Amino acid sequence: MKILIMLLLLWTVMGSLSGERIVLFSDDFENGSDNWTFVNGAAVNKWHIGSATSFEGSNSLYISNDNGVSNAYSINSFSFVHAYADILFPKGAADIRVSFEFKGMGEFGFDDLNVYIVTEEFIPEASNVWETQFMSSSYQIGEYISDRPEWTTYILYEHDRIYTNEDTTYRLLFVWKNDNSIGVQPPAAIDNVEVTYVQRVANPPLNLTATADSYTVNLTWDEPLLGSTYPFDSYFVYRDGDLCAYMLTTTSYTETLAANRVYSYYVVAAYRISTFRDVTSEPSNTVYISPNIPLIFNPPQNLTATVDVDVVSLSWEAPMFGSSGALVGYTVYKDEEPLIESPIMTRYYLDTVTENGTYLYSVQAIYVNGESELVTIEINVTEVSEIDESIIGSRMALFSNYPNPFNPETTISFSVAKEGHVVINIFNIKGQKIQTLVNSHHNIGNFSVVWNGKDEQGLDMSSGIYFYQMQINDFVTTRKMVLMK
Ligand SMILES: [Ca+2]
Ligand SMILES: [Ca+2]
Repeated sequence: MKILIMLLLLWTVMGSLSGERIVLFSDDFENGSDNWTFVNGAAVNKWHIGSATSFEGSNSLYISNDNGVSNAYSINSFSFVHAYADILFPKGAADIRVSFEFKGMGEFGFDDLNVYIVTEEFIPEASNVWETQFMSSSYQIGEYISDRPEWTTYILYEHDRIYTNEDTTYRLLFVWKNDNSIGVQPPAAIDNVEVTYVQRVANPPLNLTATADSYTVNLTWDEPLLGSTYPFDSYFVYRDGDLCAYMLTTTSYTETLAANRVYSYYVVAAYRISTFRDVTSEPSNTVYISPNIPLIFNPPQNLTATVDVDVVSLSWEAPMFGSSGALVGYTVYKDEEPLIESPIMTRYYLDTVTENGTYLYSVQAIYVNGESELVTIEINVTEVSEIDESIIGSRMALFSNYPNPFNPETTISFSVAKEGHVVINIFNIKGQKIQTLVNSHHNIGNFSVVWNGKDEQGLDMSSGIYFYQMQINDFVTTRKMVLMK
């Protein structure tokens, strides 16, 4: 393998230094018409390979109005006829040169030879539709060739437009046309067609490496080997297959990224073919790198707790914005033991304790790809033992609202220890009922309801003290809250 690479390098350097032209196709027309396809249609003046005239040997390709017997055309008969040869251009073929010997008079601009290179998909037609047929997929390299009484060497170049990135077949196409008036004999004759090319070498950048530093990825690479066909122009950098930087003349590139994931990079070298055209090398090696963006998982804010005999009511606010990834919910701990199995999306939690004591409650924000630190609050429970056992057994708790004071709305949390019909009403300071928040059957569980500070007619209530009263079965309890605008 190493020997092969050495040989390739040697060949590359030699080839570019010598500028060697490689013969791709040649025909002296001495061996018939195997290389050529004619599209003469019904024209009187047709392409023919024969011995009516020649530059060397006895044969050439020429226009004839008598099936090849003579190199002459019927001036008063319209013609638009084609002769083409399919030629396989190898990968990297560039700077195509077509040369041939030509003899013929005709009428400049009206009765003449035109030369094209077209793609394999292009099917010439014998017709009088001149312009539209050659609008696309064709490269004209010679036009109006006429007025040559003696054999003349033509050398036509296709420098810029054809660059094969893989083996590609193109058609070399000779088109003879004549209108139906005025002209000088003889028409076109062609001999010794030769097509050559220069093997294009566009060496790629080497040894691409990547490092990551916080939000940035740093790429460095080595210059391509010497020996490319065209002058170096610049580098193009691709991230995940898409161009992300171009016209770089340094062998390094740094960019800032926003997401922690793996990115792929490669670099290509561009070489200057002509003023407006570059050719690019094969890609360098591909590297894979992820930035090391620090992850941020903000904790819940403003954790508060209230105690109602044996029930601890926790509430908190959402974390600050700016965390890495989406919030999944919250986990609640008591004395470092989780109280719930999977994260909850609500921002309150009610816990019942059975003994007086000091408890540490903690809340943690859970994210898709991480979790915050714990936010902890200490609670003293002192009244559990003073409760009558029979009352505890059937107790239906009504708990503090949050926030309080509030504006414009507050959340009232309550638990149901024994299923039953729950009613929660709001009263003003005069004892008038202004709103019913709950009036339905509830199973055992923790619930919450929001009061938006409006009465049953939807009118905004003014600032002041309000009462909320919960009734379930025979149990009734009332609490106070403050609307402060
Ligand atoms: Ca010949
Ligand atoms: Ca004419």
